[in-house]
Amino acid sequence: MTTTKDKVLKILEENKGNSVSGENLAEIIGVSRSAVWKAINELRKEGYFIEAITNKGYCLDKKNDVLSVQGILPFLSDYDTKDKIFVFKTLESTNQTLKKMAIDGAKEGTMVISQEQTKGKGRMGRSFFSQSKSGIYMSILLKPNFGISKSVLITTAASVAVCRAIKKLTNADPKIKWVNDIYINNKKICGILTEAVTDFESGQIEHIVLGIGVNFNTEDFPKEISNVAGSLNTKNTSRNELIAEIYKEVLSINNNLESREFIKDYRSLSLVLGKEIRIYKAGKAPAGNEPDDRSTDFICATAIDIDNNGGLVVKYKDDSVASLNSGEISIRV
Ligand code: BT5
Repeated sequence: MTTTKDKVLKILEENKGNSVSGENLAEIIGVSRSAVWKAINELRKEGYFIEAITNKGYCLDKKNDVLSVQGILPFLSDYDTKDKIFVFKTLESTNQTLKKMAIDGAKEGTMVISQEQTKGKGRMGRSFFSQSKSGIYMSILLKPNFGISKSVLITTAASVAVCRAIKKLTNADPKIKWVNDIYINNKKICGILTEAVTDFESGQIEHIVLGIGVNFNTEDFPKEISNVAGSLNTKNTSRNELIAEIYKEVLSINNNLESREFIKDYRSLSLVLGKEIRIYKAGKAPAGNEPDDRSTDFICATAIDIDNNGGLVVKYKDDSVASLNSGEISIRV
């Protein structure tokens, strides 16, 4: 059920930075002016900065950055978003919630966002630090029309989609560390986790849950990741706008996945191409400091290309060339 508060917020978000009179709000929504006033107070308590300007009305500050469906929808007016966008205050993991929703029949393009995650997931059982107010934690439901072998393309494409959205809205210069980490100034600002939901009986992939976490305007990281983690810092963009832009870019690339047009961008955004890298077997890469050169935990190679399936093509010291698959290895630049 949509409450008066939701309706007031929708109108204020659509007119962000401009005033709307209490009288107008009351008339459009069909409630009394005191009901509007009550709703404004509730919103203020939730952290919305709403100014009351004499003779003009209520104005939601342009810099306001509370996550909400109403704050995202004005940027997605050309999309069919009915029953597809959900914002929560706290979840264990947006991927986990969306997986459950997928099993219960959620539509393709459904997006789950949370202000914070208490058990944010990384790959291979690792965790993703997901503190309230300092990040974007979002998952998008995609229904692929191809087999599991190509699902890695979705992760590859998603990294390009996130970089395109960041470049469109900010002056930042994001780079991709193969396969799915996004870096700014050599610090990881975004991680991507793609999970498949398979049909129990047929074993076919029914859905892909694409989870994206972006650190946003923060320097506040726990000690364990303070050397690795960085943040997208921007004054002119709200999280709501960036979420909407990432959503658009993801859907746009995903509709055209087979053409692989995004691989060209992936190569030019790559942080590793042309560089000497260390290759570790999955699970063997160190969480902290790198071992010294004498260690036998890794093999050295030069990253020379990204192939059409998102694989990393490397050249070993003996000049042999191989295409590496992300499920089997980790790299360090
Ligand atoms: C990832 O895993 O980077 C994938 C992260 C995906 C997070 C999103 S948020 C929305 C959705 N819902 C979820 O539950 N997950 C997805 P991986 O490549 O395994 O990297 C994890 C490693 O990155 C950790 O072991 C830390 O070293 C580091 N790390 C953890 N939190 C970080 C953060 N906030 N920023 C940068 N690095 C972080």
